Amino acid sequence: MGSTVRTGAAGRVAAAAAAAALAAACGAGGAAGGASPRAEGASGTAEAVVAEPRVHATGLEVPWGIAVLPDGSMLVTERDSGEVVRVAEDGTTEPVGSVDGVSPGGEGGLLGLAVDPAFPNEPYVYVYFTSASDNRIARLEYDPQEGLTGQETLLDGIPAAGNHNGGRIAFGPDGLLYVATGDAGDPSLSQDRDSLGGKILRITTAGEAAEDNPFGNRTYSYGHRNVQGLAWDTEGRLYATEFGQNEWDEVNLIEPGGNYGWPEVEGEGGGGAFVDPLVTWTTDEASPSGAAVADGSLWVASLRGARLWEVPLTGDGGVGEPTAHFTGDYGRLRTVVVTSEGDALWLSTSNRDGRGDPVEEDDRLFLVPLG
Ligand SMILES: [Ca+2]
Repeated sequence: MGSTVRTGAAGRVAAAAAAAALAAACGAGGAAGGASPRAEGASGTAEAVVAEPRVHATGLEVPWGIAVLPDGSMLVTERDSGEVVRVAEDGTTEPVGSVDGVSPGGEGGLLGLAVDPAFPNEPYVYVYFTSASDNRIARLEYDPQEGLTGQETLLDGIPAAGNHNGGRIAFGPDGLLYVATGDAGDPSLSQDRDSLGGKILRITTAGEAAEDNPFGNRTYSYGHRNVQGLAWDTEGRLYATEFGQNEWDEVNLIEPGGNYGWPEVEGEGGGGAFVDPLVTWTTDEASPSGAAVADGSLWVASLRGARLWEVPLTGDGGVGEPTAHFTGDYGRLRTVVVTSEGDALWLSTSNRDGRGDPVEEDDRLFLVPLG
């Protein structure tokens, strides 16, 4: 499996010693602008330099899916209002349309959003939302002047419930749409490869199963409890974040056809039949939602943990020791995406989702400059 955080205490001690030595060498304040000092991880990977987040947009209501358009503006879904908001490059916001049929409640509502990789030649955005009966994926046409029009359902029948709706959608490097779903409170769905619940799905832009999927249906990987983060590294490896029940949240390296264990195992301990996670956290230090890869690390926005986790990638599918940033500073963090320039992150709060403690400006969208 290569180096993972499961290398144990020796690796952690080494990492801490290296970090301390570097911090001492850098002196107080280290890098400019209040940035974290660069430290050497357990496996020789370097943590990125992370500057303090800058507020970019305010007054959003439970922002969930975020996608960057080619012009640098963003489209953001609001979970409970069912609206899609455009955030301009200067941080101003305007609604561009509503998604029909959104039935918010609990963790459900208007969730993930992805922009067609060929946009604007293919002028489409894709959304994942909870309806009155299920979770579904729809396609809409987006024009900056006309807003959103022509909603068309691509896939329905994804199990829905108050909790565990999954909801992230993202285009992979293969141009296919990956869909993170949840078990909708029925763990038996996760091991049923014919159910759309508790899966990572891989579908075409018509909503059909990708031709070379491992089981001849839409399932790409299974045995998941509630996946809300999908991100690929520069080599095309897919990482997914997953909420644990009471003990262990997970980051998994996703292989086609892989069984990630739920509900037989939570966290590690799968052995032969199940793929073990790359990283585990207790649910109070993570509850990981969105994920993004930038500057050699996987970044994970954490809700209950109220922090941005940085997981250094070793380049061979392994990981170094994770580092927590901004713990408790901004409240619940839902989504993280890479900017179009690739040298910074967009990071959103989720303090108005019923479980947070919002400040007046919430929910906020931050720019987080890297290295
Ligand atoms: Ca698992």
